Amino acid sequence: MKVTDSLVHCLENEGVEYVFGIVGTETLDLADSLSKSTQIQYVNVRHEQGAAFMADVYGRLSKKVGVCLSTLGPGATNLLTGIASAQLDHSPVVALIGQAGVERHHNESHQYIDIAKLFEPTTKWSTQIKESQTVPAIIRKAFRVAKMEKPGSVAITIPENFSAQMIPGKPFPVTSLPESVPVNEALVAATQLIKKQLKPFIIIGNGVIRQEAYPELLTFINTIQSPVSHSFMAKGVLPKEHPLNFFTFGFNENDEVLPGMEEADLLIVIGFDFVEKLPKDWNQKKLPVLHIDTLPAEINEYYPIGGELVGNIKMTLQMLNQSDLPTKSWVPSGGLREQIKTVYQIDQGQPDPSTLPYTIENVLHCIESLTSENTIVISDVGSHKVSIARTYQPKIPNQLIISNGLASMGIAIPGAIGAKLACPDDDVICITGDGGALMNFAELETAKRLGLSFLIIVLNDSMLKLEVQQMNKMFGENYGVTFQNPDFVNLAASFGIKGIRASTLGEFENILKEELQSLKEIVVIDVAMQN
Ligand SMILES: Cc1ncc(C[n+]2csc(CCOP(=O)(O)OP(=O)(O)O)c2C)c(N)n1
Ligand SMILES: [Mg+2]
Repeated sequence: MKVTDSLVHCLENEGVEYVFGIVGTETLDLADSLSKSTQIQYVNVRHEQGAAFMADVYGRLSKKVGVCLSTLGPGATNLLTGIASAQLDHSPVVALIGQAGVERHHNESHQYIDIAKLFEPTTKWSTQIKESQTVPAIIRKAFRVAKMEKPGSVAITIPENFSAQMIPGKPFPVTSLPESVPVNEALVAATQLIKKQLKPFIIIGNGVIRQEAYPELLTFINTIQSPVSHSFMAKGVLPKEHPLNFFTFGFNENDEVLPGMEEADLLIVIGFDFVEKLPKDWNQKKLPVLHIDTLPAEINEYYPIGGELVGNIKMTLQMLNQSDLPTKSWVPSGGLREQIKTVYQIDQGQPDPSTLPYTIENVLHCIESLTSENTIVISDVGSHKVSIARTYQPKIPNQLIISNGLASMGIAIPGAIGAKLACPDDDVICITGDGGALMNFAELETAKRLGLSFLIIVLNDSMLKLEVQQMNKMFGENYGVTFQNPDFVNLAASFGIKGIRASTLGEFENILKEELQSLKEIVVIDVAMQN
């Protein structure tokens, strides 16, 4: 069997549904092999970065591995940002990348750069095929490595000379990943530690979402009765009404919740990735940490390990819940929860939108009140991401996608495509700044061609607002951070897509209400914000 036919069989064997990419001469054999697959839909995108972001968000939501494809040189370098994003957000992604034939690797050579080397720092594993017979083993290993805790990206570079060689090509059987749990001694020690301390504070990260450990987490919290704060990527782990929910942390070293954390004498940190915020910014007092995660704790001055429970988070919490857990009921002083709710503008009641200012927070209140548990919101990166992380409260976990590892602008529009393909029955709303929107707006052609339906909210402020805010704070003025926008309504129309301008909050609410009644197409809402 031809190498690329075997490779596609191996992808089918892994349950792949979509491959996002752009081909080049070096990947034409692979494209030809993909064309024969009845299981895999090849999605021809408009920029390789979009392909990688689609695979990233598809991987985060589908519980499968997202797959993307590019050609050598410029195709690969375009793919790199999205691959790095998947790696830092711990999303399982496999990239298939074309390469020049090995017979010309020793010379300066057209479009040739060492791709396997280029992708090394942005992946869990970056490899180049050196022997055609190894393709089935490499594909199996790639999917296994991508999914294994902590998940991330894998790059496979395929030199052109191998593509048409003949190999036996039988896929390796897919076996489930083994799970491990902490030994009994560690559980006893952890329970003793919690018993000994008076005021634990619970910190939740993305690992709890990834491992779907929220029912067990809720039981744990309700037993211990200690306050909880969560990272950007763990939003939704607790209902917003839960009295122990102290909402999101990780903005800066002066987060509203920090005085509450500093009243504690133990931090119970569950499934938290340092990539979201280094402990220096939230554990200045160097409080002891009970580390609960799939991997052992990192070594850091501000993360003193008081105990460690390493293994599957869901199973670990189940075991903890069955042990003799004490109740450590306390709340931070000074009405901190209410204070955070006010500062973050959470739960502002339901006043008439026509009387309210047209701010991102009020836009988010409209979205929150008009959407259900079956709505996935995807945030791009900018000042709006900060507002979303503070104000917007998803109804259940994993329904708000925030990229907080690489935090790359431009993820939201391609991300919405990945989300809609992963969860076709959910409504998808993408919220993006005007800076990030134009980075990957071209993918709306891809979405339209695929017949997808979702909402894109473009926050039209003619600036890189986050940078404007930061420069104004640092220098009292800003430079190089404003621009002029195209007419987003006409731009959408040029793609054959419905575009609507919402000039006031009342208009925005009416449009949202109407469009959400039955979302059967892509709709771009141009939100002309007040700054
Ligand atoms: C690819 C990329 N380039 C630059 C940055 C740095 N950066 C972070 S937020 C931001 C501004 C985003 O502007 P916009 O998309 O308009 O959103 P706004 O802040 O206006 O809400 C910039 C430049 C980044 N995170 N990613
Ligand atoms: Mg902007």
